[in-house]
Amino acid sequence: MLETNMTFRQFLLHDYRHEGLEKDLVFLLEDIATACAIISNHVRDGAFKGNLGVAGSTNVQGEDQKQLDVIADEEFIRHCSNCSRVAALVSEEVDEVHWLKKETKAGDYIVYFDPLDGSSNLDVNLSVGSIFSIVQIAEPIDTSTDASVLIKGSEQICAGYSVYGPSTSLVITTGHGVNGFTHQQGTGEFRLTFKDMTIPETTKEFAINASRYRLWEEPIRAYFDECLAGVEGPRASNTNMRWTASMVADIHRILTRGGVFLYPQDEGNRATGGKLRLMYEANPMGFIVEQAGGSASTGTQRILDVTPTSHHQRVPVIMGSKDEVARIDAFHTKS
Ligand code: FDP
Repeated sequence: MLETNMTFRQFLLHDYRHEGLEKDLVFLLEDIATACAIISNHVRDGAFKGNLGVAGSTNVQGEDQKQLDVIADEEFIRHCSNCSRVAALVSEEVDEVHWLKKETKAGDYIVYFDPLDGSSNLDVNLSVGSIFSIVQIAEPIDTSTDASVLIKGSEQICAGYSVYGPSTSLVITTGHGVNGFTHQQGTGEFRLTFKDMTIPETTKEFAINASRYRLWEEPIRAYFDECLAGVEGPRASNTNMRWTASMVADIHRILTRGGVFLYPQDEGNRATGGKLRLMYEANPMGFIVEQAGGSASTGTQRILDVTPTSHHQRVPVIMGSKDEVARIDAFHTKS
């Protein structure tokens, strides 16, 4: 039984005993949780240490500044490298795949991560976070080509994120539902505070950067227009809009009280396929959302079924409450 306030280690040991979670995955996840706790401290102290600026710049004392994105990336690499089963790391911050093994074995892990998501919020002291995804390879892979890490999201065995907000939370799925932990000051432990997180099927709340309206395609405009029309429109009910410009914070809200999050492909980002990254943003969040009873779609396809063509690939993202995602998918089918 999962007990409220149990530590992250107790939770992982529960999964190890009852759900067959591998011992090495337990250690890896503990290390990732430690990395998140450390990054959270760096974020909190960023202004004192001159780390809110751009990497490569100097602060007023003429000292070198190290951007928090770079610090967070280093923490993820350092902690994930502890696990001898990790074959490769794929980070938003690094162009190439970081291979940790020359020869892999079936059952090795690949870790994909966005070490600091929503970082444009750092300067204004709003929530940011880290996102990660773990895939287990079925067969040895060729480490001489980065194409070997192009594995569909449906192969993920674990995904999670941490939000550095008023408190630091860690939300995780190992394929048996979604559980949320809060970092406790003093003990330094992540403790289970949001057991079995579930997204309500229906919602009246949506999240989108509406300043891009003129760039959107017809299905997204049609959905947005019907939301704005409220009780007088085809939905016959009022809606509410939220946009924090930090995917981790927006998805965390949706996991907590429902809603739908959209970052569609539009005229401004069509050349790159969208804004958000498939392998370390859309896939892990899509896995978590599905495990919480929601849906994750590109508008025309389930996100976890997208065949990756590049490890920094971007995709359109629509995820959250099931009924709402189905409604937006239907607008795409119609068009
Ligand atoms: P950011 O560029 O600040 O890292 O990952 C991309 C992301 O943030 C998401 O976290 C966020 O939802 C989105 O971009 C914000 O985009 P807009 O600036 O267009 O609002």
